[in-house]
Amino acid sequence: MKQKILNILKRNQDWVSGETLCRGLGVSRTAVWKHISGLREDGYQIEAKANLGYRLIASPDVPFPAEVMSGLSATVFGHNLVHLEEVASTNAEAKKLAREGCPEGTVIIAETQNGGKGRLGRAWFSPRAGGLWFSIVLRPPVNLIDTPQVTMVAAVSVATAIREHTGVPAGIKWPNDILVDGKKICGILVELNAEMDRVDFMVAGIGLNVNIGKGEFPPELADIATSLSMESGRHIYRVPLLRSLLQQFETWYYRWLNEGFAVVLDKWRHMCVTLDCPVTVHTVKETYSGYAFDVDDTGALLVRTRDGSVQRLVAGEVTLRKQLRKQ
Ligand code: BT5
Repeated sequence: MKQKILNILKRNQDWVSGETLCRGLGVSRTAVWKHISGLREDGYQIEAKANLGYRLIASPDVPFPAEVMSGLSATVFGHNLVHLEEVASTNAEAKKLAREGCPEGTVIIAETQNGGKGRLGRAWFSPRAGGLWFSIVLRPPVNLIDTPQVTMVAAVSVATAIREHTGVPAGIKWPNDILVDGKKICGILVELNAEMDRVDFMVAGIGLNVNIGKGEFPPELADIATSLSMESGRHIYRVPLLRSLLQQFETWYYRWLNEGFAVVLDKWRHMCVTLDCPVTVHTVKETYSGYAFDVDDTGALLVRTRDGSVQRLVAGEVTLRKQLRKQ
């Protein structure tokens, strides 16, 4: 009911009488008043006047489904969106919904996470309303061997959306970090649920620092993390940014499925800051130094080591040893 009242107020953009709302929705004046109060608590500014009724003055910059939907040009991603105030991890929540059969493109987004996850059980700092902490459910009809490509699809989408929407020169660090001037602004965690050779679902979790001030990061992140507000010098509205992210992700996801990985990889190479760089590589087995010079057509990083041999890196961590390539 609250949603229906909001839709009517949004559509009219002028005074709507209490009588119209009551008759149109078949509820009492008291019920209408209760829902208007609820909307105000959510941050909607609604004016009320005895003879005129109600008028929506302003909407909050909170990724409620109604806010994200209005003006969303993606046709699949984000059309089923669950907004939560607080959750342990949006990835865990998305996996639960995916197991229950939610459609592809379902988005779970939270204002804050109290158990946000990175890879290998690392923690992800997700302060309330400071960023976009969300997960998208995907059901790609691909072979298991091709599933790591989704991380690169996500990275290309996020970096493109950041650049187009804010002008901040985001670059991609192999395989899943988005950096600005060497500092991490976004992390991507892709998880997979599969049986034998069939992908049941994948969840792409994206944590993007939006309005976090320098002093708001915990000490261990202060020198290695940044946010869009720090880089652009202004407050960034999260709802339109989320729409851009969903639009880019949908575009690149279906280009990947319809045209193949090569188009994604080509874009990825242009936005990558790990290529043409001396790097230190950390895998579960070893640590070595070398020169990252390309990715192969599966997305594996190619590193030339000191003895001239070429290592093909499918999983692991890379530290950049010199200034980054121009972004
Ligand atoms: C990642 O892991 O970068 C993947 C992060 C994915 C987070 C999203 S938020 C929505 C969804 N729900 C989840 O629970 N997760 C996803 P990794 O490459 O392992 O990097 C983790 C490391 O990044 C940490 O050990 C810190 O050093 C650093 N870090 C943690 N929080 C950060 C932040 N907000 N900004 C920048 N760096 C951060």
